[in-house]
Amino acid sequence: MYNYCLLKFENIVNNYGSLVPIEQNEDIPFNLKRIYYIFNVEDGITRGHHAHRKLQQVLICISGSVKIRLKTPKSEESIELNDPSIGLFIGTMVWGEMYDFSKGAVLLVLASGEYDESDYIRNYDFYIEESKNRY
Ligand code: T46
Repeated sequence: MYNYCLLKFENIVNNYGSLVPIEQNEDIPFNLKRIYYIFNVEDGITRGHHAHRKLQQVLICISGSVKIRLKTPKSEESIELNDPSIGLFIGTMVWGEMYDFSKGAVLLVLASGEYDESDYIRNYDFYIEESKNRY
């Protein structure tokens, strides 16, 4: 079913600063296949506008802040990410949009699979239709 939630990672703080370790299957609920990061996003830009059929991801704003709008056929919610020790897990068939990137924001994404364009649903009407057929 539709699934997303916040994950709190251990933040190891000492006199030299902070360090957040993340291990697959320990701190995130899948085998890690890919990472990518998004930065240099200008004011007023919204990214995303899609859902994934199979891919699971964890989004971590490692610098600055960004808002994530999460939609399912039954709900809509916005979550601000502004803490490098918090991850947003997004499971399959959740519509996501990223917006309000602060200056210097860096959004790190941990993904369960390789890049595959056929895994994306980029049209909202198709997303609603495919969700109905799936659930
Ligand atoms: C997602 C959100 C959070 C690649 O060639 N390889 C990759 O691994 C990725 C992620 C993208 N691309 C290409 C595909 C497009 O030509 O990079 C271009 C920009 O991708 P897109 O418009 O999909 O970017 P976002 O920010 O809308 O979405 C991305 C991820 O694609 C998506 O899976 O969940 O970040």
